Amino acid sequence: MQRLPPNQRQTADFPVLHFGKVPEFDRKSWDFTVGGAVENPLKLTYDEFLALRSTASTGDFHCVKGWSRLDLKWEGVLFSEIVKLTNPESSAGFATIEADGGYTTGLPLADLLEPDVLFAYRLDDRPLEPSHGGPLRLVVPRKYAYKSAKWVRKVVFTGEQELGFWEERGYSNSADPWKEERYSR
Ligand SMILES: Nc1nc2c(c(=O)[nH]1)N[C@H]1C(S)=C(S)[C@@H](COP(=O)(O)O)O[C@H]1N2
Ligand SMILES: [Mo]
Repeated sequence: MQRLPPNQRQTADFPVLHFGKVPEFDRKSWDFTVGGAVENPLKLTYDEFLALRSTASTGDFHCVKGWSRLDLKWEGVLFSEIVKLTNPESSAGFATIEADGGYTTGLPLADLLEPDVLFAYRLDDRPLEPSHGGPLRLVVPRKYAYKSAKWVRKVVFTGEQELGFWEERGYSNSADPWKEERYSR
């Protein structure tokens, strides 16, 4: 089976790539909130988040700039688990993910409910390093990695797919590496 999407090359290392600087993590004040078009809004402390049912998933990671990292083992809480806990309204077809430092990205629920989409706090059997998004990042293996927001703090369910940080700057909002959707038209 072809593992590399078109015009991607495999890398053995794991580059660190983001806009701005790595945010401080303060375990006492950190929270994870879910709001917007949702029946049961949620606010969790870090310890409460860690107590949610955890899942491990091994997947690939494709940066829009052309590198792909294969077989990363992520561990955390499935997006579908958050959906179960909060019960989005039927009008909520999308969600915007908000991160510390102002980074955002938006996705259809259909993509977020794939069984390999999770909020990860461990990578390759170790706590997720701050540079790679620790304490918590979204992982969406089937999309270019700018959809995999690092330092996630908030989920907002929406009726439309909002443009995120890179999407506002010209990257594709659908971001399917297999269709090579790198830029918006
Ligand atoms: N908060 C935040 N998340 C982000 C980004 C960012 O700038 N800020 N960059 C994205 C991009 S373009 C990529 S390729 C991946 C890189 O993740 P890595 O540094 O763990 O390799 O993070 C994504 N998530
Ligand atoms: Mo990227």
